Amino acid sequence: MDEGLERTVAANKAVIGIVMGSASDMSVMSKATEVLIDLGIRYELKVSSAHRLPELTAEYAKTARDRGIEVIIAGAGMAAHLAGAIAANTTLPVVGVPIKSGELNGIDALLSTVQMPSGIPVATVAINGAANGAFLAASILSIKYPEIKEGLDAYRLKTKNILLEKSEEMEK
Ligand code: RP5
Repeated sequence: MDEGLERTVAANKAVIGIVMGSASDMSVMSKATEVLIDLGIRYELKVSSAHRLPELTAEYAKTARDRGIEVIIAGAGMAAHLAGAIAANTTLPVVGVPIKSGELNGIDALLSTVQMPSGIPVATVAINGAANGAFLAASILSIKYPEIKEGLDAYRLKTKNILLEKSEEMEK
């Protein structure tokens, strides 16, 4: 993915919304932004909390589609209701990233995010799996944008070749 932003999708328009429950989540969620930058996909960033800013969170979700957002990635820790609260207020696909924080090291966030009642899904990735959250969002968008499919294919080819090279080196 060396071309990076040269392959920008839908220029000047954010198609992915990244939301996190606290500014302290950015150290994890930046892994998602790195992937999206590499794939040339524009995103918007928001800090909002299902608990501390419930009205703002609902408003963000309700207006996302009209802003041109097509997938939302939501990361939160502890009793992590952010992704579910967003999914409750939009029918856009929502990818949840449980964040490791607090006494339970992310297990609390994983269960809070993944165990959504039927009809309001959150596609949940691993604890601190923000990079995979971005890859999953990109996969969803690749149905519509051929350039995103190309970027994902290029990424997989690159990682495959790196592994093959390492394997060959070790066999020498
Ligand atoms: C969650 O509580 C946030 O998503 C964060 O992971 C955790 C701690 O938040 P702060 O106390 O740092 O704001 O709501």
